[in-house]
Amino acid sequence: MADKPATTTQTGTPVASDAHSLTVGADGITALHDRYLVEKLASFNRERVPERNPHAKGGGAFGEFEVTEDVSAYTRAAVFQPGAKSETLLRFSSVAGEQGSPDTWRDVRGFALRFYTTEGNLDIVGNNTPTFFLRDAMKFPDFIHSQKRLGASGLRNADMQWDFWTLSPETAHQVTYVMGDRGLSRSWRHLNGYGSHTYQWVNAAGERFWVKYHFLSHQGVERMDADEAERIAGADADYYRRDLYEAIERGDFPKWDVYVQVMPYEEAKTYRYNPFDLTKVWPKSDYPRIKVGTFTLNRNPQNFFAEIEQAAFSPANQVPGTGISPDKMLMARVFSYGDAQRYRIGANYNQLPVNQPHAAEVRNYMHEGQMQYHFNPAEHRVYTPNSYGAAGGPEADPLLGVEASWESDGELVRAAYTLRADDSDFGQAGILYREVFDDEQRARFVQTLVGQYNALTVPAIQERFFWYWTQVDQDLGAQLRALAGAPLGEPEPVGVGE
Ligand code: HDE
Repeated sequence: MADKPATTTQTGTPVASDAHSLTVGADGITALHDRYLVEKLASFNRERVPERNPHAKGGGAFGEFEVTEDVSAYTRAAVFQPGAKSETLLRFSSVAGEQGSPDTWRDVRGFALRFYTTEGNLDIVGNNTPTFFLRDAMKFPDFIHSQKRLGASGLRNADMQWDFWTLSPETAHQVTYVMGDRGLSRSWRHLNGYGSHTYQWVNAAGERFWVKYHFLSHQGVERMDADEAERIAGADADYYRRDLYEAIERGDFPKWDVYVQVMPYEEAKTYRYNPFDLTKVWPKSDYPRIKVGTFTLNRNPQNFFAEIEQAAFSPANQVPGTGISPDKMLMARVFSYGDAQRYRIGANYNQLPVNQPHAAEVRNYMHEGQMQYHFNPAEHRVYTPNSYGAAGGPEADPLLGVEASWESDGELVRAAYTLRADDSDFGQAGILYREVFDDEQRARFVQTLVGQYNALTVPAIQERFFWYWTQVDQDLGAQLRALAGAPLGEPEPVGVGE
């Protein structure tokens, strides 16, 4: 006992026992005024915060980013200047599974990257796919509902998943990714990350560029066989989380190279694809990737709950020289992430150490609220403008102006994006299947889809499944129908589309 520090209450008072409640005699009633018993049980009852919905299951680590090239022609952001170094945090995740779900269920993987820059935190919250299922946030809650659990039984359901996907043809590109090798990665270390959306960069001269972020794994991109993934799901639900943690513990630090595709501002107005449509990529032949630097994950969290469960990423976290774009999904995410985090971890979630800027100061007049931890000096006023000079508090800098911006006009409407010359829901999915997948990847992809089809029970959804894949590629549709032993199909199902 002598060599151990004394256990205390949450207010620092030494306690007599972590094994015995306070009772009347050894065998008598428990005293309600046993504050340590009450405090310990109350703390236990409040250990869980609402899990992320989606992206509940994940893991992550800290690291360092270094700029190795010169991209200052495109951005003035301090974090991207030649030679700049910044601390980073990367959280990987799966989308549909709850916190206890197996890492190796087929799914998109979240790739939430934070740069703790000298100008505030920059968060690029993406996935291991360069696209997403949808292009309008209004459908996002419905999409996530369809991937999770039925209302009555609380069970996951293939008919529900494919009913939504086949009635939302804009999902075809991303579903092709998910049903391909990227849906089952060897580990979190063996996948690429993407910002997915189009963002904006602004250089020192105020010139604007559209960019897409790519994070390319130094470990390579490796798949996991479906049978192995299913076996591991039963044997070790935390397989990916364990792999990352143990790799960093043994000094095997994973790295990713940071690239951007850059589109001159004006070209967005005439590009053959809608450059802000999140279901589309910009072919690298149109806009090649330009290297920026490399980040390395080299430090595990000291406490998983405090630093990973409570990490609050948001696409709203941009810095001078970067910004968002008129991508309907991205604009909605700017609101939603802070809203989700105020609900999950409270009004002052950005005061938690993992969410504070680590290389910049916070100076403003926001204060109070649940769990306020930081507060301003006494002479700091609680309002602006004020007549107390520097001691009275900070002042906004009008010279910053509105950096990341774009022209926008027209009546308020609720409508799909205006179509561009090469825009279609299935075009890039067909290119991915025919030109990017190799023969082996195509064969595995077809096998996966047959497995998905075999889980369907509703005839209309089964038929629409064939229609959906036939739009992606005629031969694929015919091959699936033959392998499933299904009769020739009906014309396009009614009610499909946005
Ligand atoms: Fe998310 N998303 N999302 N999402 N998302 C969340 O944030 C949301 C979308 C992504 O490791 C939530 O704190 C909306 C696209 C990742 O902490 C929530 C829309 C992409 C993570 C949320 C989208 C993502 C999240 C859940 C439609 C890739 C995990 C709780 C506009 C480009 C981040 C939370 C982490 C987490 C909302 C669409 C990726 C609910 C409304 C597109 C990697 O706020």
